[in-house]
Amino acid sequence: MSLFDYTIEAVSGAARAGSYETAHGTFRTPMFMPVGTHATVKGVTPTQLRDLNSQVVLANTYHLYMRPGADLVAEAGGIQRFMAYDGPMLTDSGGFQLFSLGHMMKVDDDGVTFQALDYDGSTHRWTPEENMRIQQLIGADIAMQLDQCVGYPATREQVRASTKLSWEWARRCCDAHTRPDQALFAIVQGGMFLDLRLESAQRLIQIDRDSRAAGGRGFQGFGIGGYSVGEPHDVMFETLGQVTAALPPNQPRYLMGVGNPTTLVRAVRAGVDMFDCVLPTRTGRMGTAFSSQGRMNLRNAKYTRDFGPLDPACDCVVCREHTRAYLRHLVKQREMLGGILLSIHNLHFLTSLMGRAREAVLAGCYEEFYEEWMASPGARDY
Ligand code: PRF
Ligand code: ZN
Repeated sequence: MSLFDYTIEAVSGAARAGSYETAHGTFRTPMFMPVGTHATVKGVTPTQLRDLNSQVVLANTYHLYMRPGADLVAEAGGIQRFMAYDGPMLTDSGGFQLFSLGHMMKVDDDGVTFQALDYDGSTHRWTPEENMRIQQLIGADIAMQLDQCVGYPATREQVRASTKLSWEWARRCCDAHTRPDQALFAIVQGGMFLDLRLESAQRLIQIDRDSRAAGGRGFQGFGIGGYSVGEPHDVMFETLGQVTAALPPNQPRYLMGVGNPTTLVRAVRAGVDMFDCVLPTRTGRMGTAFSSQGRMNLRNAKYTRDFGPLDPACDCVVCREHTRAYLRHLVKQREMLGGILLSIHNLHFLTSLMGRAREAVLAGCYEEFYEEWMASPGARDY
């Protein structure tokens, strides 16, 4: 196997089980990636991340660029050295953060100028080339192209313009990306419009082909952005399966920013391989746990004297060692360990859910796994 080869080990319907080679090891799909925006998955140590079998950790280019700076990360020996996580890592380009955090910014065809109001208010300009320079300095195993994601609802004209801009930037990212030990993923946009989604996929595939024909490396995977931006749950599934079907079968597909357990199970059925989301850690810090019985709010008084495990069906360290009563106490008392333990459990919940999804694909029975999940109480809170 050579670097960035994606081997499909089995398919079951449209669901796939695969393995992907990076310089920091192989990861196996379907897979959920914990989010470590500032080079830390909040409250979870790298050792715990490895114990969780979380295979790829995400970091964010915008935030690391602002603080401590991409140069400093490079000086530390790259993001993995810096945070002492020796597994595979991925950086999102940061475009999404600029667009979603409501930054003061101005987009033109050549790039985006923004004011970092959540830092020191300073003004910066990113072109696709500058964004690639920064991500190559940070040095994750996978970099994402700079793209533009619009919210929901948006007019066809708005979506068309941002989708076109995104594929134009994809070509420039592809040309500017040279780091041989780092993969570059393109990002499909197109909002909820099927024809724009399919055009986006076709344009990106053409860019990949042109690059390879000219002796370049093309893309080594495809992100699917622009979903989960405020639309009703089911709207994504009206087009998602057709988007994955339009992408090259021998490359991984990464649905960006989606982390609801039921959405993951459904998206795998629609042909998605990779996911990331702040949901397990963010809701964990707020006192919410995923469970086989649906979401649990540990603030609820009914857990005051509940000395049973958090989720009897879960085999994570938290469920093995702690009671609901203790977790509720920590959350009520705002003790930091409460958020830490619930983050660990929630991450385990998603990594083990994807592990079971993978086993089902390998066994050729994903549809049964899907039906079983959808009929279970865990699917209730979707
Ligand atoms: N683009 C990028 N990152 C993202 C998204 C996107 O569209 C989303 C959308 N759900 C999450 N993260 N670059
Ligand atoms: Zn658990």
